[in-house]
Amino acid sequence: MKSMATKSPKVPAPQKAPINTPSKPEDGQGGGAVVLERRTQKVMPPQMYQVVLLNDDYTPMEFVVVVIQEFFNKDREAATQIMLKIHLDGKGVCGVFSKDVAASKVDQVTEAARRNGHPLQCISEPVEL
Ligand code: TYC
Repeated sequence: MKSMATKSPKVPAPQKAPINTPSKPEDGQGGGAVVLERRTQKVMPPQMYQVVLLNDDYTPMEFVVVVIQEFFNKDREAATQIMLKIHLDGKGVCGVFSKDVAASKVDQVTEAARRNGHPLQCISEPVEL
């Protein structure tokens, strides 16, 4: 009887590159090893924008106070203080918001001012870090 060839157990071919060595999938190396890289993720807070009113010689103080109360949710005392600061210094911050909310405040205040015939200027600017 013909002797059966004894099958030697399959031994994996020696690795040509160390396991976990980064390699392109198509280069036949790495044997499909998954490479996990640990990376420190840096997440920065979003840039915030301050909405600023500018002084002028024509917009009535009372209108500015009402605008600050209505659009920036300040009580009458706080709104009056901000208005006087603008009147004396030339400009003043009414609130700090995300970029899109700040732009919306500028649009709403400007629209209200023009509708009432006032030249009040409202701008937004990035908050300095
Ligand atoms: N200077 C204006 C006045 O004397 C008042 C004023 C305050 C106007 C603030 C604009 O953003 C402003 N009537």
